[in-house]
Amino acid sequence: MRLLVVNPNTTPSMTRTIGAAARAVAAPGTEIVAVEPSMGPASIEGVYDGALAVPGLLQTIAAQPADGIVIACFDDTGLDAARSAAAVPVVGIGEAAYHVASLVSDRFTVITTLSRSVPVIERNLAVTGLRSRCARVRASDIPVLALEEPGSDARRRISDMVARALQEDGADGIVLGCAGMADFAAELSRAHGVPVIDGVAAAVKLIESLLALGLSTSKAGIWARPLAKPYQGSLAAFSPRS
Ligand code: 5HY
Repeated sequence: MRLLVVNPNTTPSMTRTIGAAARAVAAPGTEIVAVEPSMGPASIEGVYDGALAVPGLLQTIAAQPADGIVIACFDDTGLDAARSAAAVPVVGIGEAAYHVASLVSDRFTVITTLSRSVPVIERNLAVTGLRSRCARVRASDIPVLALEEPGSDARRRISDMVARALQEDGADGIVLGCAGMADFAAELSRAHGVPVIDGVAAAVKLIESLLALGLSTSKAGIWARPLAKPYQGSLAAFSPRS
């Protein structure tokens, strides 16, 4: 099977980190195609970036045939629109991480980047129905692109926050709240002795499971196919066809 793993921001080095995390867990018969749009924000930090990332995300999805799609932004950017447009299953790394965390921990803390991402994640948790299983959403105050800067102390700061979450939040599991943290999970889980979930890996395995079960997105409700109509201006390329 061929999985399209889309980093909705336009930073290729993050896409490489995401692609490596996806390939590390992919089954032998799964091809991972990790890509990012040519237009949109360099990183997604808050609702405005999230909205402006969606056209590029949808354009990238439309251009790449795949058996399944992973949206590799922890905010699950454009997930509803992608599920409406795509004929194959689509999973966001945020929702994947919440569901997997709920199977291996009673209460999990999410550790993300900036505080502006916290309400976005809390809203997504509510939509997913797992907010009651989340002990707390913590902001590390590390900008998304700072996670991979050479010499960054991000790993240490995230590890310190994991320790505080286990001591203070009543959490027995951790969710890493940014695709850019995908390569931190194994080391943090070993260091702290609890499950630490990376959404990229979780989403790849969930998409593989959906395909193995022969399941795809229901088109009988909110994710119905878009209606054919003209779109004006630069969005004309997005005009749904019948
Ligand atoms: C992400 N932003 O996973 C989110 C995380 C965040 O560009 N990729 C991004 O901070 O909201």
